[in-house]
Amino acid sequence: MKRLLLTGFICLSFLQISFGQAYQPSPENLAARQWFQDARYGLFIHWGVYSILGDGEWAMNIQNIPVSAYEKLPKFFNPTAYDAKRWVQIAKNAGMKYITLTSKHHDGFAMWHSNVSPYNIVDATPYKKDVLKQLADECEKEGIKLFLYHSHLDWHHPDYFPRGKTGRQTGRPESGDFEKYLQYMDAQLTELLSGRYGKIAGIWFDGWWDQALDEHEKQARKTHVDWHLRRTYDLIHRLQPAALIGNNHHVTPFEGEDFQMFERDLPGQNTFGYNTSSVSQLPLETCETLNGSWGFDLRDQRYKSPEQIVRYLVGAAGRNANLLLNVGPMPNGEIQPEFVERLEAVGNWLKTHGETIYGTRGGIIPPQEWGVSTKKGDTRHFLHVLKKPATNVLFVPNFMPKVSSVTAFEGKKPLKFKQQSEGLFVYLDGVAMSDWDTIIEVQTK
Ligand code: H79
Repeated sequence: MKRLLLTGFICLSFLQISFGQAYQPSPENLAARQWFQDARYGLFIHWGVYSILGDGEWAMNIQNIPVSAYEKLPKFFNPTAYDAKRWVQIAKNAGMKYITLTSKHHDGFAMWHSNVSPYNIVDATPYKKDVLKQLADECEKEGIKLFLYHSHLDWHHPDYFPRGKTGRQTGRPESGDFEKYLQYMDAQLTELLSGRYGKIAGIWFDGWWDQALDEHEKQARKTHVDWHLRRTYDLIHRLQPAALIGNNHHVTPFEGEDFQMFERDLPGQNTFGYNTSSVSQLPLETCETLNGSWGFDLRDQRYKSPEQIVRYLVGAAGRNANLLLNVGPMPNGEIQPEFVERLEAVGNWLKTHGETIYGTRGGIIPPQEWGVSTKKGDTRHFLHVLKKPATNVLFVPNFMPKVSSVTAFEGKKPLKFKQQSEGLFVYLDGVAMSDWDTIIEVQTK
């Protein structure tokens, strides 16, 4: 009997270890999720020693640069034009509510003053100043929240072993202790979250997929190493309970995560093949770049127009998601003027139309051929018409709550409507249609 009990106990403990305990987000964390969803628009910043090469943040891997050569880069990193105040102003003028900065990308270089490794912005560059600290202080002053992008994957650390799919040509010895690497990663996260940088709104992980060697494994959410995700997540939540954890693993969220992200796709879309996971109940965020690159790329001229960005932001809001829009500042620390102009133009649009985006949730009807909808509370609905319907009648299928009025958002002109069992018909006569987004406000009882 005793033996049976003991076996039962061992089995139960095993089950608990293998499936993990249910994660209970703290009240601060739940409040932060509401704030995050209300915010809707943030600035993603990819900046690191790779910026010097003007060839994106994957240069080390794509150009097969060995660690010993790549380690020369920090010696050239002297961003004399870096001005945290200016960055935060750019984000604010753009109508953004938060910034997500790369604390460490796949190249392993720390953009803050780390005590765990000298491979960091203060100890390894002629600049010698903590760029993260400057940004954190400025964000705090200006009421902009700060998230950190942190790479699981590391092309520099010797103990990132076994190697995954990438970073195999960086000349590291074919040995290493993965647990030691994880301890290092957790120690660096502890530095970032222990108060020196104030409140960190969240950690944005990337690189988990490096250890899922094929698509089949990825879909099964299997990797060749144990990332001990839950251990790291619990550490983060212990240090800062409100910090929101997201992980760009492109699979269904794991226990302990607070939001779900989509890379270069709106939730439910899968343009590049990364976004095969289903859309969860967690707060959602989609990230895109202003041109075609994340880190600074000298040749990249594929700038998106303000109109494209507005339509993407609206598309995200209509799918209940935030947009995290990326810029890759230049190695001197400046955000290039082509980005600043476009961000400002979107910011101007938001000054007059932001009411239909900020503080909203995805509307009560799914995306339509003509566009999407958002809602504020239970009685204000915004129809965002992104494609002019063929006739002057806009059909909103299955729109059930009783409508009391319909108006054109711009000019506040009352519009004729008809509500039937199959949905709502709005007559667009006299509405000035915009190529960006024509907004119709529907008030319900
Ligand atoms: O941080 C950004 C990317 O570096 C990272 N996630 C975003 C937020 C990312 N990791 N992997 N991917 C994106 C997808 C991989 C794309 C690749 Fe390529 C295609 C890697 C090599 C070829 C794009 C083109 C990136 C480098 C060259």
